Amino acid sequence: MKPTHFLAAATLGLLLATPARAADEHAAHHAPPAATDAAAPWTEGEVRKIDRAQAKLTLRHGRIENLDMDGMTMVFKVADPRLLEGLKTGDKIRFAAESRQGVLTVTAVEPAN
Ligand SMILES: [Cu+2]
Repeated sequence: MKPTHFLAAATLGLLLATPARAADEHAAHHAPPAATDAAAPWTEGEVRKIDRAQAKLTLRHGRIENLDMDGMTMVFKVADPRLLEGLKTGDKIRFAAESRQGVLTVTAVEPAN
């Protein structure tokens, strides 16, 4: 095999390997759930109800671009009960949410200023 052919084969192998490795890194990034997730866009919200036992959060939220959802009041699962620490009903927040196995899940919360 000529050196140029070897290089091409090595490059192709690298390209084919990349998607699987990226998926692994993504899984690692989400386990355990982080307090913040820089990849998810922020959405404005207001805390309407907190269910710490069920790790659920009722929010009145603005439009969620990544979920293609207009503003409403609804219940979310939270990725980690620690996200509920310090929250109380009526708090204005910014949050990130995504669909995990079809369950709309809050992955990050921070106070809105
Ligand atoms: Cu909604």
